[in-house]
Amino acid sequence: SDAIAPAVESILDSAREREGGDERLSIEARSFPEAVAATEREDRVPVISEVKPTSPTTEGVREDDPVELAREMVAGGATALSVLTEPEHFGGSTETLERVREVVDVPVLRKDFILREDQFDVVEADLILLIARFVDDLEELVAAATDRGFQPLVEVHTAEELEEAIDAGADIVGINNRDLGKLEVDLATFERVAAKAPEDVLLIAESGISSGEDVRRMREAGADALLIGTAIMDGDVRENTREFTT
Ligand code: IGP
Repeated sequence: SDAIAPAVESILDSAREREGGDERLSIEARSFPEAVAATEREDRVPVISEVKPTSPTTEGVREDDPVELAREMVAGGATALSVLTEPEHFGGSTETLERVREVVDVPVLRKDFILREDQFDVVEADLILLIARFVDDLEELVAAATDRGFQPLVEVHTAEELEEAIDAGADIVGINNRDLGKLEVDLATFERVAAKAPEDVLLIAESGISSGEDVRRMREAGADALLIGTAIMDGDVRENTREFTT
């Protein structure tokens, strides 16, 4: 279970090479916890809708303007957006994230494989993904992100990584149902790992959510919000987002 899929090794190789910015960014973030609470007050399901043009496990590339897709997702009721900025394997770009954040008012997550603090400096985002398995000094990066005003979202896949995330000071944790070793999805991952999470952590169920039944299952297991990419990107993104949030 320690093995990493070749596709992921290649993603990490390019992430290590990726340049940082030359100016230290600090930002005024849109509060994600407040956005989640507001959605709950409306009796809707908090969804982070993901703009993901392609991925190693997706066939083809969606060519539509990602900024237009982002607008549609917000119109469909997304609580927040996730925008891939990884260019080589996910069709993402930091320019897209910048443009998206200009035209929507919801919190925006930068979805990338960040390994070093200088990589924060490339683009402003309200939330920044840190993957526990890949980051060397998680505590240091969580603190650095927080200092600069970003809200770190720490992604885990096991109970051990969850503990590591909590110890590093994370208060927003994503549990990825996808195993980065085999690239397979199992929703039981969220159920198993979420059971070990402290009450005060905001929990996000990530990957493989594709039906109303999946939404109910993740909510039942304690998901405060859901991160949904493929099932929203496939078809009418406004209508898809609406279905998952209501
Ligand atoms: C979305 P899905 O199965 O709904 O498309 O998954 C999201 O969880 C997935 O894109 C993801 C991801 C990541 C992408 C989870 N963790 C880390 C890139 C990097």
